[in-house]
Amino acid sequence: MPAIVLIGAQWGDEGKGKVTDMIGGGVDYVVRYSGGNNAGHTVVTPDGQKFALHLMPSGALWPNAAIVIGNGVVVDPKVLLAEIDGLAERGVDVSRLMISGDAHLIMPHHRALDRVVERYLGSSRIGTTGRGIGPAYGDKVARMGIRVQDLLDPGILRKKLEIVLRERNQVLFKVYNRKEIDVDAVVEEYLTYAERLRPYITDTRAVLWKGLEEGRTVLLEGAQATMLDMDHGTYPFVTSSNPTAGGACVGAGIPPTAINRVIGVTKAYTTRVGSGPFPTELFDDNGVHLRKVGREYGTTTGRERRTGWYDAVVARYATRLNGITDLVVTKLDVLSGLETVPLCVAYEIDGKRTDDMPLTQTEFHHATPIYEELPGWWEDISGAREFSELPANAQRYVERIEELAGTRVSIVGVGPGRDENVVRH
Ligand code: 2SA
Ligand code: GDP
Ligand code: MG
Repeated sequence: MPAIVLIGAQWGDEGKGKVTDMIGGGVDYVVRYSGGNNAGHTVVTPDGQKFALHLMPSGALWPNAAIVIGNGVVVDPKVLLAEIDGLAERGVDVSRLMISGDAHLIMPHHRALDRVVERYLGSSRIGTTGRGIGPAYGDKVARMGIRVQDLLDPGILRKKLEIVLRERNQVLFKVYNRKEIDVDAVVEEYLTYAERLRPYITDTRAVLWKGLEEGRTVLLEGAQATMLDMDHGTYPFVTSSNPTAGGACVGAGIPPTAINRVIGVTKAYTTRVGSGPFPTELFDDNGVHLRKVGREYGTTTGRERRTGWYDAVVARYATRLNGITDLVVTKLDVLSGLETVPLCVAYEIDGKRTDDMPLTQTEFHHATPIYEELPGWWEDISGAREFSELPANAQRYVERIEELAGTRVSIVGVGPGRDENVVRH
């Protein structure tokens, strides 16, 4: 029963979409298990077409795999339908989509609250994508959420909306001085989505169990990343779900024993979008260089990503936390042309060296990186397909990443295209 989990090992945008697409041709199901349309997964197909996927799993671009939106995802139906239509227009067969009836819906009051709370937080804001993700998960946990299956029962949909909107309109929106949201208008809008989504709604966990029992391969595609995990990331500067490997079982409804491989995707340097601590962040020309050469702008919001050197403390943490069996190091090509490449091997916190993630958020905020300077390389490496074709210093850099993480590097990305990789294992 092979299930593979693919997760981000840093703060997101490591190239998960590309790697999912790369292996999507060999799997039977590709499943999103957490997050929502805050995600932006970029795929460049061999014919040069670029796709930015937000809710649809990145395996959608292969014709073979069934594509599944699991119970752990929060679904904005308007965005999903636009994505379905956009993909269909570009010739993608979307009839293979299945959506869990237990996934929660992002409602207009979630989007409104996301924006208004960020404004209220001012300089302490999280830097969310503004897509309503946090408030939707908040309602789920508070047992006030509205699920995809509620679209199939107009009476329940209205009743649940009346309860939640009474509270929002009379309490929260009054506090935030925001205009009320009308139940009738939302019910009417969402029932139009219901008609279109109905054919896709199913018990996805039962579909996956059956697939696993028949020996089929399931790829669980993570969104966001380890350091944005609600429990294990840099709380409160995190997303409101569990993108880590453990979250895959919960968010897809499959048993932990089904998983036999965990692929961790990491960039050869680091980026972060939104607020929160980032020890290796660069504020100098090197940071600008990485942003420019790596084209580091949000796939969903277009925001500039913060940039910094590779952080092996984060990688080791992610490896142990997720049980990473294979690391994929993407964007090594972006590092070509540097005299030396600094790699953070530990932190110094209040005068003391630590090789592991510190206990408290305050310590992490105060962590300054201890760098090892590795010699750089000048060659354009985008044409390399064998490890031996990489310059010796680039090989050394990858091997050092491997040593420090404590797991093997199986694939090295040398360009955005599906085929632009060095595959080692
Ligand atoms: P949210 O909207 O509640 O999930 O925001 C909470 C934090 O999670 C971060 N986050 C992300 N970080 C990197 N990439 C994401 N997806 C987009 C992309 C981001 C974009 O692919 O580029 O376009 O801006 C993503 N989604 C959420 C977010 O920045 C907050 O720090
Ligand atoms: P995701 O959220 O993890 O799927 O990553 P994003 O799609 O948000 O951002 C990763 C970006 O890097 C995308 O523009 C990809 O096309 C690009 N990319 C992925 N792998 C490589 C690589 O090895 N080299 C280069 N130059 N770009 C890459
Ligand atoms: Mg992204």
